[in-house]
Amino acid sequence: MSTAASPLHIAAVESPDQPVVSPALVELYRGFESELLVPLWTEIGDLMPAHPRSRAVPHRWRWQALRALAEQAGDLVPVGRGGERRAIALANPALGGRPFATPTLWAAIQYLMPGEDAPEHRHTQHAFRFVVEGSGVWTVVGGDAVPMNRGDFLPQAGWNWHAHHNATSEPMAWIDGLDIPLQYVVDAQFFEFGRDTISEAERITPERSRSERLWAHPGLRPLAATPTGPGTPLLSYKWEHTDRALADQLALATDGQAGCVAPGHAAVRYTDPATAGDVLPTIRAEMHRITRGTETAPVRETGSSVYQVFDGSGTVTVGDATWTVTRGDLFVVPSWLPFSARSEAGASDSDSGALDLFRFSDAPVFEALRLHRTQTHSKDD
Ligand code: 1HN
Repeated sequence: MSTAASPLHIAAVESPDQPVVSPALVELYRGFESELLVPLWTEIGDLMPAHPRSRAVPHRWRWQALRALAEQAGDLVPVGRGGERRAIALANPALGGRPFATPTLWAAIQYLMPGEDAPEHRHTQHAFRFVVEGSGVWTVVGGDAVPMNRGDFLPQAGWNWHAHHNATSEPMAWIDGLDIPLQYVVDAQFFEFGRDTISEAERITPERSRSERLWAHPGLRPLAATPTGPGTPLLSYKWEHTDRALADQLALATDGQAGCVAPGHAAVRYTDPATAGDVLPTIRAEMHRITRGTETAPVRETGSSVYQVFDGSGTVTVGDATWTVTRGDLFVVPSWLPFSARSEAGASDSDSGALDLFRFSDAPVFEALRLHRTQTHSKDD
C-alpha cells in the first residue's frame, strides 16, 4: 500500500442523516481514504443540490480600472510569440484565482499599441471580440481582414487562423470572450502557432471583410458559398445594424406592435446567417436596450453570462448583489441567480440615452445538453 498521504479526507460527523460515529466507522473511512474511495452518503448534498448553486459569485469590474491597467501593460509588456496576446482576464473571486469569469466562460480586455501585431495562431476554443470603444484594429481571420469599430461584434469559431494588427497611431482596447474554462474542464483543447507575421496583402484596411460581402445581406444567402467551420461564416456584425434593429423594435412597440421583450426592453441575438442558430457552438451573444426608467423583471437561467455595458448607465441586481454600472463595466451572472437591470441617468452621462447591455453566455451548451431552464418572476414575486 502507498505510504503517501491520501488527498482525501472523509469526516465522520454526528448528524441525523449520517451513520452513528464509532471507532469502527472512523476506521472504515480511513480505509476508504487509503483506497481513494468516497461514499455517496457524505457527499450527496453537495453533488446533488435541489437547484444549481454556482461556485462562481456575482461580480462587477469597472472599465476605467481595467482600461488603466491595460494601458500600463501596453507600456511594460510586449506582444509576441509565446504570450501571444496582451489579454487580461476577469477572474471570478470564487473560482480559485483562475482566469475564469464563470465556470465556462473567459472574458478579457485586450490592448494593442499602434503598429503592433498579435501573431497568428489557432485553437479549438471558440472566441469573439466586442468593441466598446475605439477603432483601427484589423483582425485577420483565415486571411480575411476584418475591421473593428465601436459596437462591432466579431465571432470567430474554433480552429480558424487569426492575428490582429493595429493600423493606427492610437492604442486600442476591446473585449475577448472564449469558452476556455469549458474546454479546459473537458480536456478538449488543441493549439497551433501560425506565421510570425501576416503578409502585406493582409495589412490592407478594407471597409468590409470578404465574409461581410458574402454573408451580411439580410435574408440573402449566397447560393454557391458553403460555410466550412463549426460557427457563423459572418465574421463581423456591425453596430449600425444592431443599433437599427433595436431602435426599430422600440419604435414599433410605441405604436402598440409586439416585438420587444417587454415594454421599454428591446433585444436581439446575433445569429449565423446560414442556420439562424447561435453564432458559435458554445457561446450565445445578444444586445439588449433598456429605455431610461425601465426596470426588467428578474430572470434566472441555468448557465452563466457575462455582460458589458455598451452605453448608458443604470443599476443591475444579480442575486443579493446590486451595483451601479456605466459604459464599459463588466459583470457576471452565475447559474440560477436572478438578474434584473434598471436604466437610469448616471453622473457621467452626457445624453438621455438608454442602457445598452451586451451579453454573452454558454446557453448553446445548456440547450444542446437539454439542461436549459428559465424562470421569470414578476417584480412582486
Ligand atoms: C486568443 O487567441 C485571443 O486571438 C484572445 O485575440 C484571448 C485567450 C487565451 C488564449 C488565446 C485572440 C485569448 C486567446
